[in-house]
Amino acid sequence: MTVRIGVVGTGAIGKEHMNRVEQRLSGAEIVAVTDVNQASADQALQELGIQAVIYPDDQALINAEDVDAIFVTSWGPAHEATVLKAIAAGKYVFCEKPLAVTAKGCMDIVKAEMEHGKRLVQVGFMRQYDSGYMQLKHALDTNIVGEPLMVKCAHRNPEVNEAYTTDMAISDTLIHEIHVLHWLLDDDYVSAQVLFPRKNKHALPHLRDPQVIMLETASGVLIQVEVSVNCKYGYDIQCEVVGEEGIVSLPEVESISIRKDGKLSTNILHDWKLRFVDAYDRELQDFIHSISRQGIPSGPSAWDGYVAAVTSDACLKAQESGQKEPISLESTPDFYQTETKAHA
Ligand code: NAI
Ligand code: ISE
Repeated sequence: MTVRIGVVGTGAIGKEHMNRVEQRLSGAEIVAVTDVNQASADQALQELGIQAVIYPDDQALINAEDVDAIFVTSWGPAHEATVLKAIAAGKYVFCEKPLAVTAKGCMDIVKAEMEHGKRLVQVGFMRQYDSGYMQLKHALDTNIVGEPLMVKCAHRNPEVNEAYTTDMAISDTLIHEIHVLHWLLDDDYVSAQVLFPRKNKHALPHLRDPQVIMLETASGVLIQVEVSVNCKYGYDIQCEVVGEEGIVSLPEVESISIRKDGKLSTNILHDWKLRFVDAYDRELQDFIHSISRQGIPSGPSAWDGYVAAVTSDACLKAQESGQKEPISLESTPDFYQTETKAHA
């Protein structure tokens, strides 16, 4: 069966995902698109050479009989409404992060999906499909360095535009670490604190950058994540887990080494699109195959989206208060008990 996909939001990642479905993945085709900015939809189809129907809005696209699954790649605050409409129509949804911008919004989606009675939603937390993170997961699951004690991460972007705000460092950027570390450690968060070091001179006046986020888990693992969005030198994702008997780290992105002018150097990527290209391919291929072969998506669930949002809300509160803020999560409903895949 070919899964017929409708895309809501034809901006940067919408176009990336449309292109990978048409050029690299199997089992699906793009048949419909919509964007609040109709010119963006026109341009995306033209640029990518795709023939699809342009609908006036998400509801019309969801209602289309020849659309089996929806990609939600609009702005974060618009996700919740579209996902709820798709669930009401009983259609599968791949929703980019964040699932919704508040924990309440995510919970409303969880409830709607549970009432529908079958999993329909997969959230775009692609890092668990990245080969480096998959190797880390395997190392931790097989206890190679003993029990984890501490985790140190960095999430660095070379620059951001003026629309990027201090809270987005949490809800848009840190949210990837929130999800992937929860998956890696299989341990719930219990508290969050945010510290602001000296401000980077490259940060715009309204933006507090960098930020250091401390998370603590139920078993006592202490996590430190640096989020820097004006680091200038490249797009750099680091993760190191200190265990009782050793340390495991995320591998560096493969790059040739250059010996020249008395220097030995390697390249650092500049863009998230390239850093996670394989992970995006795998997450969408998994979505397409799992809905067409098993009838439910097997990747990160709406519950994972909710867990990330609860944690993100606590970090946002901690940004304001400067204090350690508690995080309390209900236990996972039976409906979501099947563990999301570690894609070996
Ligand atoms: P963008 O601004 O390039 O594109 C968003 C598009 O959605 C725009 O064309 C806009 O007109 C359209 N749009 C907004 N509201 C809409 C609505 N209600 N209905 C239809 N269209 C609507 O943004 P970008 O970078 O593509 O990000 C989109 C989403 O993807 C965000 O939630 C972002 O956090 C996420 N994202 C995820 C990444 C990842 O690594 N997983 C990487 C980049 C973005
Ligand atoms: C962007 O929206 C993403 O999701 C990227 O993966 C992340 O690294 C970046 O910081 C976000 O703004």
